[in-house]
Amino acid sequence: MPDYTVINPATEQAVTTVTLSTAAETDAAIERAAAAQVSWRAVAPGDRARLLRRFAAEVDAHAAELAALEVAGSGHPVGQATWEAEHVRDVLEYYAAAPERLAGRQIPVAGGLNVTFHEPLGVVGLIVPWNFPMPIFAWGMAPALAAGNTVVAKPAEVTPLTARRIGELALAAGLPEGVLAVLPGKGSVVGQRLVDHPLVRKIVFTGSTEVGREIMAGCARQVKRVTLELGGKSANIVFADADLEQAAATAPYAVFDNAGQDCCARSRILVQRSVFDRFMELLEPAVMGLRVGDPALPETQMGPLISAAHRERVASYVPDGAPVAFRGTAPGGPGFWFPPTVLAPAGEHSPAFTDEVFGPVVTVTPFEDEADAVTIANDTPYGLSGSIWTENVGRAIRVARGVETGNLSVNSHSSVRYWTPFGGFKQSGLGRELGPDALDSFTEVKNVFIAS
Ligand code: TAP
Repeated sequence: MPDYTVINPATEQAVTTVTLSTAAETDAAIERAAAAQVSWRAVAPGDRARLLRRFAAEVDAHAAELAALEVAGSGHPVGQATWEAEHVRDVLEYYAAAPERLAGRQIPVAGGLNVTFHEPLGVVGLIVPWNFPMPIFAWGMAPALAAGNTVVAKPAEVTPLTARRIGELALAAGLPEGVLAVLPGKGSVVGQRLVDHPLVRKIVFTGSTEVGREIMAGCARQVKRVTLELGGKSANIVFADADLEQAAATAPYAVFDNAGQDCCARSRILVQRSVFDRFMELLEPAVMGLRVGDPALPETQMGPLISAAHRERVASYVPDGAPVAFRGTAPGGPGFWFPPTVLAPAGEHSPAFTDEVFGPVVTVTPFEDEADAVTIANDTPYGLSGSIWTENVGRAIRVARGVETGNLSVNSHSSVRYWTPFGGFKQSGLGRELGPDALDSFTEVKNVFIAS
């Protein structure tokens, strides 16, 4: 069995070695999950809810340990990593309320009645990317389990540590064996088996649009259910009437959080031309003040990139001669560091403006009026996230309706709330996660007529 050495992105030192699962082991885990699902779906709703709450409590009790694993294995700043572990707890608690509310309907018909049931799908395969190993794992896993499915999850090859530990915590909380399996391994091996194995009834995939297309094609062969959460190239639109101080102060967090390795990163800042220079004056100190460094320190706001290869890819978007307006700081020495970088004016055909960089690089572009802002914001195959800054409520609503994207915030840089729906338009994905309706995509509606 092959091993993978997890590298600390801040030090380039080995953290630990993880054994990668083979295709045969994946098949065995899927078969165990299918067997376990028969009894898991029969667990009384209240008991399933209680087990999920116990699972949440285990995660809560180990939040500091999970955060430390994410600091070492992914380079996330410890404050962020702690939030991520606590977010797993919160998502589990939220969906622990679902089993007891999974009610069908009773529909009057001639000669009897129809009743509907929300039946679990069976085994759900979860394929998770490396950028947010804990939250994205939880978003698929918690509602899938709540609905009575069992889950086989594949963390990204480079960031398996927290998911593996959360899998152990599930067992410690009393979830039966086979209900949640975490299989570190390669996408081309474990991920592919999850897509191909007929006992897996749904794939929840989060990752690049490129791989998402392959997953969708693979699922199509078996008409397998699929949710896709893919890439983004979101706009942060700042109108002249906005609170410019607030918009500029928060813009770095909207794009440089997690070192820009964020599907929701607002990596295109669009600023109304009449306030462009003023906005840039305000943005510069906000970017320069970003604390980039040792992720283990509580005051750190931005850590390193995930790997040397990824840093090289990000650096290719800032070639010699790129229009760098200003750059924040980053440590020298070991570690995959890259300073927060602001490009302005960026050509609208330049790769930094059109591609998902997935690193701390942002372009700032002027626009003329409302229609122009919406046109530029929509000029991308993606549609995941975005922000609108204006004091005019009518404009906020018009622009929010006009921008083709799944998740928007007005006068805020926030992205995700687990109790509201999340997902993309266009090539940013298919389906919605989170929110009160998430169980709809982890169940099938069964319709039964009862003659009377
Ligand atoms: P990908 O390279 O697409 O990998 C995502 C996951 O898919 C990994 O676990 C990967 O395994 C696996 N995989 C790769 N090839 C596969 C295959 N042929 N069959 C099955 N599984 C396969 O993405 P990434 O680089 O990890 O993540 C960055 C991307 O994810 C960005 O585009 C980002 O926007 C997107 N993302 C989207 C969201 C949402 S919510 N929309 C959230 C976070 C990230 P390996 O690790 O072994 O390659």
